[in-house]
Amino acid sequence: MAGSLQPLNSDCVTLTRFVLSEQKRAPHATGELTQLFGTVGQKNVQGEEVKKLDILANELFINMLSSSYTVALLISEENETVVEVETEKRGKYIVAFDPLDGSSNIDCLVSIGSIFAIMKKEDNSIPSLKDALKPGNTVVAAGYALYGSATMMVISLGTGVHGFMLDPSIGEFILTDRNLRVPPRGKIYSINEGYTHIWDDAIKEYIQKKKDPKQGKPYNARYVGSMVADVHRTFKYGGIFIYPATKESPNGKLRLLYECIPMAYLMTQAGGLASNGKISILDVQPEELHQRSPIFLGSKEDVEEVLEIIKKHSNKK
Ligand code: AHM
Ligand code: MG
Repeated sequence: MAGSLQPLNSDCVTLTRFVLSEQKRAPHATGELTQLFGTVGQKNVQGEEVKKLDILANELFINMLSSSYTVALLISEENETVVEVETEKRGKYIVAFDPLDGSSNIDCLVSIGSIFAIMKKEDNSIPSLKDALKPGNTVVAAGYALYGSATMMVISLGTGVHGFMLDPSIGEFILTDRNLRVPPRGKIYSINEGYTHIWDDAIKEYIQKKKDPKQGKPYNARYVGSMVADVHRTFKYGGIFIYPATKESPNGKLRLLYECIPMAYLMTQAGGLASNGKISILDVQPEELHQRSPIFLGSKEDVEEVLEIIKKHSNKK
Protein backbone atom coordinates (compact mmCIF):
# COMPACT_ATOMS: atom_id res chain seq x y z
CA MET A 1 0.00 0.00 0.00
CA ALA A 2 1.36 3.38 -1.00
CA GLY A 3 2.60 5.43 1.91
CA SER A 4 2.22 2.73 4.58
CA LEU A 5 5.27 1.16 6.18
CA GLN A 6 6.03 -2.40 5.06
CA PRO A 7 7.44 -4.69 7.77
CA LEU A 8 11.03 -5.73 6.96
CA ASN A 9 10.99 -9.25 5.55
CA SER A 10 13.72 -10.99 7.54
CA ASP A 11 13.18 -14.25 5.58
CA CYS A 12 14.37 -12.66 2.36
CA VAL A 13 17.25 -14.82 1.11
CA THR A 14 20.02 -12.73 -0.38
CA LEU A 15 22.91 -14.29 -2.29
CA THR A 16 25.24 -13.73 0.67
CA ARG A 17 22.83 -15.37 3.14
CA PHE A 18 22.33 -18.28 0.76
CA VAL A 19 26.05 -18.95 0.34
CA LEU A 20 26.54 -18.71 4.13
CA SER A 21 23.80 -21.30 4.70
CA GLU A 22 25.35 -23.59 2.05
CA GLN A 23 28.67 -23.26 3.89
CA LYS A 24 27.00 -24.63 7.06
CA ARG A 25 26.00 -27.74 5.10
CA ALA A 26 29.57 -28.52 4.02
CA PRO A 27 31.30 -30.34 6.91
CA HIS A 28 34.87 -29.18 6.15
CA ALA A 29 34.15 -25.71 4.81
CA THR A 30 36.68 -23.02 5.68
CA GLY A 31 34.61 -20.07 4.50
CA GLU A 32 36.94 -19.27 1.62
CA LEU A 33 34.34 -20.10 -1.06
CA THR A 34 31.80 -17.94 0.79
CA GLN A 35 34.34 -15.12 0.82
CA LEU A 36 34.90 -15.66 -2.92
CA PHE A 37 31.17 -15.29 -3.63
CA GLY A 38 31.20 -12.21 -1.38
CA THR A 39 33.24 -10.36 -4.00
CA VAL A 40 30.22 -10.48 -6.33
CA GLY A 41 28.44 -7.16 -6.69
CA GLN A 42 31.28 -4.99 -5.41
CA LYS A 43 31.99 -1.68 -7.12
CA ASN A 44 34.94 -0.93 -9.34
CA VAL A 45 37.54 1.05 -7.46
CA GLN A 46 39.54 2.29 -10.40
CA GLY A 47 37.23 2.19 -13.42
CA GLU A 48 37.16 5.90 -14.13
CA GLU A 49 38.46 5.53 -17.65
CA VAL A 50 36.02 4.83 -20.50
CA LYS A 51 36.91 1.47 -22.01
CA LYS A 52 35.42 -1.15 -24.24
CA LEU A 53 32.91 -2.92 -22.05
CA ASP A 54 34.43 -6.39 -22.35
CA ILE A 55 37.91 -5.10 -21.47
CA LEU A 56 36.50 -3.19 -18.51
CA ALA A 57 34.58 -6.28 -17.34
CA ASN A 58 37.77 -8.34 -17.53
CA GLU A 59 39.74 -5.82 -15.48
CA LEU A 60 36.96 -5.77 -12.91
CA PHE A 61 36.90 -9.55 -12.59
CA ILE A 62 40.68 -9.79 -12.26
CA ASN A 63 40.86 -6.88 -9.83
CA MET A 64 38.08 -8.19 -7.57
CA LEU A 65 39.12 -11.83 -7.64
CA SER A 66 42.83 -11.35 -7.18
CA SER A 67 42.28 -9.10 -4.18
CA SER A 68 39.74 -11.45 -2.56
CA TYR A 69 42.47 -13.60 -0.94
CA THR A 70 40.66 -16.72 -2.15
CA VAL A 71 42.11 -17.53 -5.56
CA ALA A 72 45.43 -18.86 -6.79
CA LEU A 73 44.90 -18.71 -10.52
CA LEU A 74 42.54 -17.05 -12.99
CA ILE A 75 41.64 -18.10 -16.51
CA SER A 76 39.92 -15.47 -18.64
CA GLU A 77 38.71 -15.44 -22.20
CA GLU A 78 40.45 -12.08 -22.55
CA ASN A 79 43.89 -13.26 -21.37
CA GLU A 80 46.06 -15.44 -23.53
CA THR A 81 47.79 -17.08 -20.57
CA VAL A 82 46.74 -17.82 -16.99
CA VAL A 83 46.71 -14.93 -14.50
CA GLU A 84 48.67 -15.79 -11.37
CA VAL A 85 47.72 -14.17 -8.08
CA GLU A 86 50.62 -12.75 -6.08
CA THR A 87 51.82 -15.04 -3.26
CA GLU A 88 50.60 -12.99 -0.29
CA LYS A 89 47.08 -12.73 -1.72
CA ARG A 90 46.84 -16.35 -2.84
CA GLY A 91 43.92 -18.60 -1.85
CA LYS A 92 43.02 -22.12 -2.90
CA TYR A 93 40.57 -21.62 -5.76
CA ILE A 94 40.95 -21.46 -9.51
CA VAL A 95 38.36 -19.40 -11.38
CA ALA A 96 37.77 -19.70 -15.13
CA PHE A 97 35.56 -16.96 -16.56
CA ASP A 98 34.27 -15.19 -19.59
CA PRO A 99 33.86 -11.67 -18.22
CA LEU A 100 31.42 -10.49 -20.86
CA ASP A 101 30.02 -13.04 -23.24
CA GLY A 102 27.98 -12.20 -26.32
CA SER A 103 30.26 -9.37 -27.46
CA SER A 104 28.49 -9.01 -30.82
CA ASN A 105 25.32 -8.05 -28.91
CA ILE A 106 26.86 -5.27 -26.79
CA ASP A 107 26.39 -2.40 -29.24
CA CYS A 108 22.77 -3.25 -30.12
CA LEU A 109 21.67 -3.58 -26.46
CA VAL A 110 20.72 -7.26 -26.63
CA SER A 111 21.27 -9.32 -23.45
CA ILE A 112 24.82 -10.31 -22.60
CA GLY A 113 26.29 -12.14 -19.63
CA SER A 114 29.26 -13.29 -17.57
CA ILE A 115 30.12 -16.96 -17.01
CA PHE A 116 32.37 -18.63 -14.42
CA ALA A 117 33.48 -21.97 -13.01
CA ILE A 118 35.38 -22.48 -9.73
CA MET A 119 37.80 -25.33 -9.14
CA LYS A 120 40.03 -26.11 -6.19
CA LYS A 121 43.81 -26.24 -6.36
CA GLU A 122 44.87 -29.56 -4.87
CA ASP A 123 48.24 -28.64 -3.34
CA ASN A 124 50.30 -25.66 -2.26
CA SER A 125 52.66 -25.72 -5.22
CA ILE A 126 53.15 -22.60 -7.34
CA PRO A 127 50.06 -22.32 -9.57
CA SER A 128 50.69 -23.28 -13.18
CA LEU A 129 48.91 -24.07 -16.44
CA LYS A 130 48.53 -27.69 -15.31
CA ASP A 131 46.23 -26.52 -12.47
CA ALA A 132 44.05 -24.72 -15.00
CA LEU A 133 43.46 -27.71 -17.26
CA LYS A 134 40.90 -29.41 -15.04
CA PRO A 135 37.92 -31.36 -16.37
CA GLY A 136 34.38 -30.27 -15.54
CA ASN A 137 33.91 -33.12 -13.08
CA THR A 138 36.27 -31.29 -10.68
CA VAL A 139 34.20 -28.08 -10.61
CA VAL A 140 33.04 -27.07 -7.11
CA ALA A 141 30.77 -24.21 -8.15
CA ALA A 142 29.73 -22.39 -11.29
CA GLY A 143 27.35 -19.72 -12.41
CA TYR A 144 26.47 -16.91 -14.74
CA ALA A 145 25.14 -13.39 -14.58
CA LEU A 146 22.61 -12.34 -17.21
CA TYR A 147 22.25 -8.65 -17.98
CA GLY A 148 18.82 -8.63 -19.59
CA SER A 149 15.49 -7.00 -18.81
CA ALA A 150 16.65 -7.63 -15.24
CA THR A 151 20.02 -8.68 -13.85
CA MET A 152 20.14 -12.22 -12.61
CA MET A 153 22.80 -14.48 -11.08
CA VAL A 154 22.31 -18.21 -11.49
CA ILE A 155 24.66 -20.38 -9.44
CA SER A 156 25.29 -23.89 -8.26
CA LEU A 157 27.53 -25.01 -5.42
CA GLY A 158 26.77 -28.64 -6.19
CA THR A 159 23.34 -28.71 -4.52
CA GLY A 160 21.04 -27.76 -7.38
CA VAL A 161 20.78 -24.54 -9.32
CA HIS A 162 19.48 -21.32 -7.78
CA GLY A 163 18.62 -17.97 -9.35
CA PHE A 164 18.98 -14.55 -7.71
CA MET A 165 17.48 -11.38 -9.16
CA LEU A 166 19.19 -8.06 -8.52
CA ASP A 167 17.01 -5.64 -6.59
CA PRO A 168 18.69 -2.34 -7.56
CA SER A 169 16.84 -0.43 -4.84
CA ILE A 170 18.77 -2.31 -2.13
CA GLY A 171 21.74 -3.47 -4.21
CA GLU A 172 21.21 -7.13 -3.27
CA PHE A 173 20.65 -10.30 -5.27
CA ILE A 174 17.46 -11.92 -3.94
CA LEU A 175 16.72 -15.65 -4.24
CA THR A 176 13.84 -15.83 -6.72
CA ASP A 177 14.32 -19.21 -8.43
CA ARG A 178 15.12 -21.88 -5.85
CA ASN A 179 16.16 -25.23 -7.25
CA LEU A 180 15.73 -24.51 -10.97
CA ARG A 181 14.95 -27.72 -12.89
CA VAL A 182 15.08 -27.87 -16.66
CA PRO A 183 11.94 -29.51 -18.13
CA PRO A 184 12.69 -33.07 -19.39
CA ARG A 185 11.61 -32.02 -22.89
CA GLY A 186 11.10 -28.63 -24.48
CA LYS A 187 9.65 -27.16 -27.67
CA ILE A 188 12.52 -24.90 -28.69
CA TYR A 189 15.70 -25.44 -30.68
CA SER A 190 18.45 -22.85 -30.52
CA ILE A 191 21.22 -22.91 -33.11
CA ASN A 192 22.66 -20.47 -35.65
CA GLU A 193 20.87 -21.71 -38.80
CA GLY A 194 22.98 -19.45 -41.00
CA TYR A 195 25.59 -22.17 -40.83
CA THR A 196 23.34 -24.95 -42.22
CA HIS A 197 25.54 -25.27 -45.31
CA ILE A 198 28.55 -26.23 -43.16
CA TRP A 199 26.78 -28.57 -40.71
CA ASP A 200 27.31 -32.32 -40.63
CA ASP A 201 24.47 -34.45 -41.98
CA ALA A 202 23.45 -35.46 -38.44
CA ILE A 203 22.77 -31.85 -37.40
CA LYS A 204 20.93 -31.20 -40.68
CA GLU A 205 18.73 -34.26 -40.06
CA TYR A 206 17.98 -33.31 -36.44
CA ILE A 207 17.01 -29.70 -37.18
CA GLN A 208 14.95 -30.79 -40.21
CA LYS A 209 13.13 -33.26 -37.94
CA LYS A 210 12.35 -30.49 -35.42
CA LYS A 211 10.71 -28.45 -38.19
CA ASP A 212 8.81 -31.24 -39.91
CA PRO A 213 5.08 -31.33 -39.03
CA LYS A 214 4.98 -34.99 -40.12
CA GLN A 215 7.37 -35.83 -37.26
CA GLY A 216 5.33 -34.18 -34.50
CA LYS A 217 4.49 -30.60 -33.58
CA PRO A 218 7.33 -28.45 -34.97
CA TYR A 219 9.60 -26.75 -32.45
CA ASN A 220 10.04 -22.99 -32.22
CA ALA A 221 13.38 -21.49 -33.23
CA ARG A 222 15.00 -19.06 -30.77
CA TYR A 223 18.59 -17.79 -31.05
CA VAL A 224 19.78 -14.69 -29.23
CA GLY A 225 23.45 -15.19 -30.10
CA SER A 226 24.45 -14.63 -26.46
CA MET A 227 25.13 -18.00 -24.88
CA VAL A 228 24.01 -16.87 -21.43
CA ALA A 229 20.63 -15.68 -22.71
CA ASP A 230 20.10 -18.78 -24.86
CA VAL A 231 21.04 -21.09 -21.99
CA HIS A 232 18.96 -19.17 -19.45
CA ARG A 233 15.89 -19.51 -21.67
CA THR A 234 16.65 -23.22 -21.97
CA PHE A 235 16.70 -23.53 -18.15
CA LYS A 236 13.36 -21.80 -17.85
CA TYR A 237 11.45 -23.21 -20.84
CA GLY A 238 13.39 -26.35 -21.79
CA GLY A 239 14.56 -27.35 -25.26
CA ILE A 240 18.02 -27.56 -26.72
CA PHE A 241 20.94 -25.20 -27.33
CA ILE A 242 23.46 -26.33 -29.92
CA TYR A 243 26.75 -24.90 -31.10
CA PRO A 244 28.03 -27.75 -33.26
CA ALA A 245 31.29 -28.49 -35.01
CA THR A 246 31.11 -27.25 -38.59
CA LYS A 247 33.15 -27.89 -41.70
CA GLU A 248 34.89 -24.55 -41.07
CA SER A 249 35.29 -24.93 -37.27
CA PRO A 250 35.82 -28.62 -36.53
CA ASN A 251 35.67 -27.96 -32.75
CA GLY A 252 32.80 -25.48 -32.83
CA LYS A 253 33.22 -21.96 -31.49
CA LEU A 254 32.55 -22.00 -27.78
CA ARG A 255 35.39 -22.38 -25.29
CA LEU A 256 35.55 -25.42 -23.07
CA LEU A 257 36.91 -23.99 -19.81
CA TYR A 258 34.82 -20.87 -19.31
CA GLU A 259 31.77 -21.30 -21.57
CA CYS A 260 30.97 -25.00 -22.03
CA ILE A 261 32.07 -26.45 -18.65
CA PRO A 262 30.27 -23.93 -16.38
CA MET A 263 27.03 -24.22 -18.40
CA ALA A 264 27.34 -28.03 -18.53
CA TYR A 265 27.83 -28.15 -14.75
CA LEU A 266 24.73 -26.00 -14.18
CA MET A 267 22.63 -27.90 -16.72
CA THR A 268 23.57 -31.25 -15.19
CA GLN A 269 22.78 -29.90 -11.70
CA ALA A 270 19.35 -28.86 -13.03
CA GLY A 271 18.56 -32.34 -14.38
CA GLY A 272 19.53 -31.69 -18.00
CA LEU A 273 22.38 -32.94 -20.17
CA ALA A 274 25.42 -31.40 -21.85
CA SER A 275 27.47 -33.32 -24.38
CA ASN A 276 30.12 -32.58 -26.98
CA GLY A 277 28.33 -35.01 -29.29
CA LYS A 278 30.28 -38.01 -28.02
CA ILE A 279 30.76 -37.71 -24.26
CA SER A 280 29.59 -35.52 -21.42
CA ILE A 281 31.22 -32.08 -21.51
CA LEU A 282 32.13 -32.66 -17.85
CA ASP A 283 34.30 -35.68 -18.79
CA VAL A 284 36.39 -33.90 -21.42
CA GLN A 285 40.02 -33.50 -20.32
CA PRO A 286 41.09 -29.99 -21.37
CA GLU A 287 44.42 -29.84 -23.17
CA GLU A 288 44.64 -26.16 -23.94
CA LEU A 289 43.52 -23.03 -22.11
CA HIS A 290 41.33 -21.67 -24.88
CA GLN A 291 40.24 -25.00 -26.33
CA ARG A 292 36.93 -25.02 -28.19
CA SER A 293 34.24 -27.67 -28.01
CA PRO A 294 31.01 -28.45 -29.80
CA ILE A 295 28.09 -28.37 -27.35
CA PHE A 296 24.61 -29.92 -27.17
CA LEU A 297 22.92 -28.77 -23.99
CA GLY A 298 19.45 -28.70 -22.50
CA SER A 299 16.46 -30.89 -21.72
CA LYS A 300 17.48 -34.51 -21.20
CA GLU A 301 15.18 -36.02 -23.85
CA ASP A 302 16.04 -33.39 -26.46
CA VAL A 303 19.79 -33.90 -26.00
CA GLU A 304 19.38 -37.68 -26.05
CA GLU A 305 17.45 -37.41 -29.31
CA VAL A 306 20.17 -35.47 -31.13
CA LEU A 307 22.87 -37.79 -29.73
CA GLU A 308 21.00 -40.82 -31.16
CA ILE A 309 21.03 -39.21 -34.60
CA ILE A 310 24.74 -38.37 -34.31
CA LYS A 311 25.44 -41.99 -33.30
CA LYS A 312 23.44 -43.32 -36.25
CA HIS A 313 25.44 -41.17 -38.67
CA SER A 314 28.82 -42.04 -37.17
CA ASN A 315 27.99 -45.79 -37.42
CA LYS A 316 27.41 -45.29 -41.16
CA LYS A 317 30.92 -43.88 -41.66
P1 AHM B 1 32.15 -14.19 -27.70
O1 AHM B 1 32.86 -14.87 -26.56
O2 AHM B 1 33.09 -13.60 -28.72
O3 AHM B 1 31.11 -13.24 -27.23
O4 AHM B 1 31.44 -15.37 -28.54
C1 AHM B 1 30.59 -16.26 -27.84
C2 AHM B 1 29.18 -16.08 -28.33
C3 AHM B 1 28.17 -16.86 -27.51
O5 AHM B 1 27.63 -16.06 -26.52
C4 AHM B 1 27.16 -17.26 -28.53
O6 AHM B 1 26.51 -18.46 -28.18
C5 AHM B 1 27.97 -17.43 -29.78
O7 AHM B 1 29.11 -16.61 -29.64
C6 AHM B 1 27.26 -17.00 -31.04
O8 AHM B 1 28.08 -17.22 -32.12
P2 AHM B 1 27.55 -17.09 -33.62
O9 AHM B 1 27.39 -15.64 -33.87
O10 AHM B 1 28.60 -17.75 -34.47
O11 AHM B 1 26.24 -17.83 -33.71
MG1 MG C 1 32.62 -15.68 -24.86
